[in-house]
Amino acid sequence: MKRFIKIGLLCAAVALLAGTGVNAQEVKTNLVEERVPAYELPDPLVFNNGKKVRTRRQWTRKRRPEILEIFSQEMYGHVPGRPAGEHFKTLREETVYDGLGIRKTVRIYLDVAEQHWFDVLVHLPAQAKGRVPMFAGLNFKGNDATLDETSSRRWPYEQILKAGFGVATAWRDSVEPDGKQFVAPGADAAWFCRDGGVRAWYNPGGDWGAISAWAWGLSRIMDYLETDPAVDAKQVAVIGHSRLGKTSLWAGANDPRFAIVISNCSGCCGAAISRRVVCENFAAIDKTFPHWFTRAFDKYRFHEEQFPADQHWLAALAAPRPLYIVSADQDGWADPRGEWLCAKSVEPVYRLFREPGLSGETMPVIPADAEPDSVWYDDDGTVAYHIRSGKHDILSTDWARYLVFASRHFKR
Ligand code: GTR
Repeated sequence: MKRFIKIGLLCAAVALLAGTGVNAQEVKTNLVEERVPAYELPDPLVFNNGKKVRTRRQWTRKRRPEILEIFSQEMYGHVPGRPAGEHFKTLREETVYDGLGIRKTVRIYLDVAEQHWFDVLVHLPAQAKGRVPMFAGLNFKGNDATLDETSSRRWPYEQILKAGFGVATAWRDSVEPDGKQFVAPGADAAWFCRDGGVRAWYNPGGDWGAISAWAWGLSRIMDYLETDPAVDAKQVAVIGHSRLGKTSLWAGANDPRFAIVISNCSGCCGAAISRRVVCENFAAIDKTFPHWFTRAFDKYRFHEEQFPADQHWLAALAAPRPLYIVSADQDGWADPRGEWLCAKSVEPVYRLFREPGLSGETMPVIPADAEPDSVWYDDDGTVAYHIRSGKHDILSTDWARYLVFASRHFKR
């Protein structure tokens, strides 16, 4: 018996010693505004060598690539380019919503041999005169599932089509499974993905996390949209909610073909300022979703202040293109104030391009007697922000503002 106790104690000691790394540290989250630590936001307009960025050219040629490299190296991992042999086939096409729209499924083959692919569900306004502007974004549950989510939330296709826009979506997991377990090349580990995802197929030794893989998928959708004669490929807004909102910011940063960047309730490692360390923080997100990130990110658990950037630098990579950041007031976990601050803090970069940022100096406030799902916005500028009453979601009231914003910027 004694021996067992000794062995037990020994095991506990070994576990304790082995667990002195970040994994063993207890992840605590601050849920209170009053306990946000004092912090200073790093200036996006200072080069890595400490010199000031003064011109657009300096930003575009040198500073922007520096920031892109910081996020590639330290947070999401590097995003590879277009795969050789990529090509497209339309599998199905039909008229829907009493003639309002055309729905088609397009298969994006990622190699000549057609071993790897994912499918995109495309809706286009049927009565359009000329090429149409588009939204492109990934979905959480599968392309067919978006057809059940079309009325008041997520994918209100009729509302989008009526406004004269098309929309293209693909299932996140058909590009890269959203699971902690990295799926090795050739492995048949996941029911939803024949042999892993794109991280296994391309660049398996690469440092990219799932967010980079999803952003890569969005660029492949863009590759397709450039070939569709019904689409105005110069007017494609990239959009995403939550983890896919982090992804849309990252896709917009990597791929300048996206003409508007929209992040809906993207929170930590999306639009929320990390140095506030409020609600979801680096330790919490990297513990629960390590597969979203490159492993270099692990060292910043509990050390947001040491990250060489903050999320307004990421958002500023959209400049000078229109940028729209959105929160929901009951989505505390995503830190609405941090998201608004991010939208506010990209202004110096937009100013370089003489593009207006937010007009308000303070965050829009939802009055106590506001209707459910109502939206309070500051969206006259090239940078826009709104907060919606209600939960962590993307609703048709959010889409209504996106449609107004995109119509104005695309001059539709
Ligand atoms: C949460 C996660 C968030 C957000 C969200 C989502 O669990 O903590 O960062 O991305 O998931 O994607 O729904």
